[in-house]
Amino acid sequence: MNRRDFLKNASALAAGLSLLGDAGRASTAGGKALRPNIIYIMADDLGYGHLGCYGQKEIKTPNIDRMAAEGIRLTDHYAGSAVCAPSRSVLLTGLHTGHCYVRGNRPLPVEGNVPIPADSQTFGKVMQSAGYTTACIGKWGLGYPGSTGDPTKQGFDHWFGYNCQRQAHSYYPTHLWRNDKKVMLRNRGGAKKDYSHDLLTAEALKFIRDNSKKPFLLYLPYTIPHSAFQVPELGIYADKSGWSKTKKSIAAMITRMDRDIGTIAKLIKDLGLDANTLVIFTSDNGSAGGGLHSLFKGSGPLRGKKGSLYEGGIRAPFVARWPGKIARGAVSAHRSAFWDMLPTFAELGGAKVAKETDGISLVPTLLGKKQTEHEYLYWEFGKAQAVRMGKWKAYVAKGKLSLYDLDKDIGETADLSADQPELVKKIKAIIAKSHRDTPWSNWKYTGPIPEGGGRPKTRKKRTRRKKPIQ
Ligand SMILES: [Ca+2]
Repeated sequence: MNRRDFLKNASALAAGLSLLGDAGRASTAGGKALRPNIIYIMADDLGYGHLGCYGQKEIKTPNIDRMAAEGIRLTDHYAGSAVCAPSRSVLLTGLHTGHCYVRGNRPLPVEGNVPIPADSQTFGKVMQSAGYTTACIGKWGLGYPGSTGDPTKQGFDHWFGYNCQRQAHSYYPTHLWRNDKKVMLRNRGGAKKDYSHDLLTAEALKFIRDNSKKPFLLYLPYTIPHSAFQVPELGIYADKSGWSKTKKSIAAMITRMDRDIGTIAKLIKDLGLDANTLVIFTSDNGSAGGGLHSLFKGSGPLRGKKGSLYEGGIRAPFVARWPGKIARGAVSAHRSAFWDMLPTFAELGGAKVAKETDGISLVPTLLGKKQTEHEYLYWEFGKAQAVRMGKWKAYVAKGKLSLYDLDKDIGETADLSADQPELVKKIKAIIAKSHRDTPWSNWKYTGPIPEGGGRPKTRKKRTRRKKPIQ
């Protein structure tokens, strides 16, 4: 058997094992699951270049940088997609965008987003089945309130936050949701205002305190630093000379989120949970355009940004800390992606993965052990596809494939497809077999539309008077 066949068989074996829920179980202590608490924190639109530990010079992120120094930092981790909803769909279900249900953002005439189906396998359900208490606190985006995709029906014992992605475009919304109840906020005028991010952090701290006696999983999809760039205080950036208000606000938002991650870390320590809690920090897609990208070099050395399948749209920061289990200061180039998280959590919790997943547990990488590699990673978004295979990255737009050697050319500048006809053929075959149609493409909202609608009011288009022909 040559090396390629060996790797292929190894990955097929791993995929089979994940179906049985046993992937890499031997890598846990003595074959028994370690069952740590899991806190998975995800930023929104934070790019590969926005953190100090990934090369950022202007925005201060001391707490996340400390997490990396005390734990592991992955250099080649990828989000599920280049924008919010499909990336979350991938993360929750362990299926890449060729297989998962939701493959794009789509506005509805009511508050909320297209729901994932009732029988979806989510990491919330998987961990509930293993006896974990689960919470989602933050931005959901996978089903309007009461639908099959409501987080309370998708594996979360406790839910608090924005159901609707569009409403999360303001940090001062009229309301959030706690389970099936609307929580009205003080954002309709008056002196006091509720900054949603602070409420999410307070809820997260309370959940950790209330559940510290038995294993829990906290999924914390923060909305920082997605626009609008609103923040209660500019903090250490208030007096930065030469910085625009936008630049100060973006930096202050990210530093505020970093501060709160520090507060969570301190609580874990104070509760005596440090040795039994895995904390992960990542982002749902690459740096958004606008100020995030241009003012702070949000994609770092990568090409492209949010919305693109070039590296800048999908490669994500990933740091994880678990004292005594993850080696301090570890750095790994293991190629991994959001669809690996469901089998990873399952392995840690000793849970069965009953249905299909495209993921491979990355627990061995976290623990410094031998890791089964993906033969390839696959994305599709609109009319574009991408494949990562070893050092190679293929990017396809409107049927035209370009090929980059990421070892030598991380910025995807030199298309080498003409020199690699065999590889191109192989990648085209991977793309063809990785796509399965999804009913999502034909999904239509047919429910009631409440008076006034659930959508934020949009300004009426002004009709411009035509200039007279001169
Ligand atoms: Ca996003």
